Amino acid sequence: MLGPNLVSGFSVRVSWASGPATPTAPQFATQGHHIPVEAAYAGRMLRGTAVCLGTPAALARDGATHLLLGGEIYNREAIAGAVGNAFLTHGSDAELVLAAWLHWGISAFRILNGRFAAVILDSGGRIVLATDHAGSFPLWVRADEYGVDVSSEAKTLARGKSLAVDVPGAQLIPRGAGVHRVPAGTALILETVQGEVRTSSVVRTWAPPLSRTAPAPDAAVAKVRELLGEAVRTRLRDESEPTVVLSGGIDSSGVAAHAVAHSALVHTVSMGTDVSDEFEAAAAVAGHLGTDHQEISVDSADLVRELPWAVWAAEITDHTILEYLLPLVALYRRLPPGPRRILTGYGADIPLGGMHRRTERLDFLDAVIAHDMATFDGLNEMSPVVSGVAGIWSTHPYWDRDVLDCLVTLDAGLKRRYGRDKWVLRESLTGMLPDATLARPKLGIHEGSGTTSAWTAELLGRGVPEEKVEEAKAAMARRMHELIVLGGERPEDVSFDEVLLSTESALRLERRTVT
Ligand code: IOT
Ligand code: MG
Repeated sequence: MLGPNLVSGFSVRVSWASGPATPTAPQFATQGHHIPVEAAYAGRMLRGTAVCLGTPAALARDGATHLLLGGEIYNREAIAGAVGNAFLTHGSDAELVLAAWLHWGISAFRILNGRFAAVILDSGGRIVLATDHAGSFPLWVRADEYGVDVSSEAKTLARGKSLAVDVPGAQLIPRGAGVHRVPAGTALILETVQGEVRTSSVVRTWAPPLSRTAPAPDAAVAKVRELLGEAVRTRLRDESEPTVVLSGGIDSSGVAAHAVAHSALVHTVSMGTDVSDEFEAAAAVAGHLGTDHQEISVDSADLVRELPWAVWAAEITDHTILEYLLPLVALYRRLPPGPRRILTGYGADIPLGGMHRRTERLDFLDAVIAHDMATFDGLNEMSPVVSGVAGIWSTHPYWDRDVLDCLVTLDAGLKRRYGRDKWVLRESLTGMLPDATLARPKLGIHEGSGTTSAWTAELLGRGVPEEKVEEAKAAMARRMHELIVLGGERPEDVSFDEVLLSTESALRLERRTVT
């Protein structure tokens, strides 16, 4: 296995005056080897750490312009072609993005299709911070009067002691000591005016489309097949042995089927617990596709106790999303160590309305899709840190920009058709998967792994009344976020049971006060 060759995380400070000394080495959740990054131009310093898988070129430079790239780009050939330099396809992604920047300026970020975050120190002394369309490589920023700290993980910035200033165009995180999040599909241009940092422009580089198209069903099916195939192909990079996390549902089976079409050897892995698993469905797909398949069983009591790791990775407080991510975190942590590139089926349900599989009216279905597309940003569910905690790179073909644009805009009548959910996707995989897989109803990962029910059982077992379960989960998630992300505690030092006990007693106290 060759493994990925990229920057999977970073934390850097761009400074223009000698301020307080940079604090101690950042504590990343992302595992990889650390390399120092450093650049200087016209009184500006960029200095920090990149977390690497392989031996990537983290920084690219052209004259006075320096660029730091985390993640990777998927439309490399198109960029190299448009820029008129075929050699770029042989170079690093950082060089490719720099060439795009020099060619198009800020609108380069409207053309690049990738899973990335970039920091540019340009020849005019400006600092550019850019995310991909989906914000799938998180970018956090904290500014003070001497400089700007930029990181792929909020926890590395959240205990900054200097006096933080506002960063217009980025979202301040509550109680985060001045840490802001750069929104999805956004490039911020920061300048210093008389020593003070200002956002000089906020450029939106992508927004979820609101319009819909009504192509002939056959044409839509062919388009989905082609685009998904291309998204999988470009995500394989040079990996000879990719891994697909496989539930046996249509989304991940589709990714596995396309991966098999492009690689000699595909590994698939499926996880389950004592409460529930989807092993049979996944094994059927693996058998059909001839993948090297593995099943991993986790005890559900252990699984819920890994919630602190999910919070450490995703840096969110949303307990529903944490229920989706926890089984994946637990799975990634149990894979044999070593370089690994994982493709997932994550995210397919958002543009296709898979989570709303019982919604029949097309206007309702389209409304929930529009709502989900308008509210994904900040949930961080696609963050590479989810697998980065195990030193693994993961990528999500359904949230490839071209696939996503296509799926979102399709007429809801192609998503729900003949009483079947995600019809267009299922149809596009005809001939590539067993019929039973094509027809298999959706089961969410939180259901298939028993995560939701196992967490609920822990709460009920401690006397939390049923109607308070959601509230208690939300309170537990907030508390863990406070300890781990804002407070800098290590996940192994935060006990699920202690957080559960304190949440339960707070709820009980609240009930007594009310009654
Ligand atoms: P689900 O679609 O079940 O799972 C997401 C991916 O995780 C799958 O495609 C597969 O690659 C992997 N996976 C799931 N279960 C297993 C398993 N047992 N073993 C190995 N791999 C597995 C939630 C959900 O239902 O996940 N995710 C939704 C969207 C969430 C809603 N978010 C939002 N509205 N912003 C999704 O679209 O994936
Ligand atoms: Mg799915």
